[in-house]
Amino acid sequence: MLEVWGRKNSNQVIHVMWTVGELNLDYKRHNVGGSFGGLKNEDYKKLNPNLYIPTIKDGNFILWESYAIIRYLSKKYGHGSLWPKDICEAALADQWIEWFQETLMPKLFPIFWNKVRVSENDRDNNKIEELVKNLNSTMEILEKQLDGKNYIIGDSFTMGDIPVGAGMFKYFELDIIRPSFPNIEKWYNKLCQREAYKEHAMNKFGTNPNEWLEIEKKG
Ligand SMILES: N[C@@H](CCC(=O)N[C@@H](CS)C(=O)NCC(=O)O)C(=O)O
Repeated sequence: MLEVWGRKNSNQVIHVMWTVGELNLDYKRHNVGGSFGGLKNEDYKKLNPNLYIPTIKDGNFILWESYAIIRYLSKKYGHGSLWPKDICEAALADQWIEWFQETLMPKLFPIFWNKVRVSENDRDNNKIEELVKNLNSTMEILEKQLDGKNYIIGDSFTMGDIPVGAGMFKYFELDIIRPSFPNIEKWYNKLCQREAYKEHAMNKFGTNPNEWLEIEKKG
């Protein structure tokens, strides 16, 4: 059975768990990281020398780095579905995984951190407003990509939808001003109907560090 190490509310773990859910794999998740600890010990160091989550063990094979895990699981268990058979389609799906990591995440996550992981008294609301404004041009790229498509690269759901799609739950849950993005909203609504998305990606995260921690503790 596939083993996954990582707390439920870690963004990088969400990517992996959503992938596991889409592939219908049997798994055991070890609740480590954040307030659960369990990373800074020799046993975990043997699994992942970075002492980060997520890590997976598939048989005797150990892998860390969430995006590498998405690709590995998709190619091994979802060839022809999450991992498109066509080499160009697979490359495009991969492109959107990279795009999340390199382009969207650095713009979206500072907003999430400043709104949720910093207490109200310490928040810099002008800075948050600026960050939200700066996100819009990046969201426009996604809006354009989704024009006339069901999913990020076309008619079918692929691994390319996973990191960006997981980020959308944060985007739509955050208390921020959002312009209208009809194509993104249509796609996001479709993601919200997926069982694996509901189970692994729609994790409430609260509005401040205390609420965040309360939710994390529920596991
Ligand atoms: N590049 C790594 C980053 C992993 C990472 O930053 N993980 C964070 C959680 S999202 C972590 O392990 N933090 C320590 C902790 O949760 O205790 C990946 O994508 O897997």
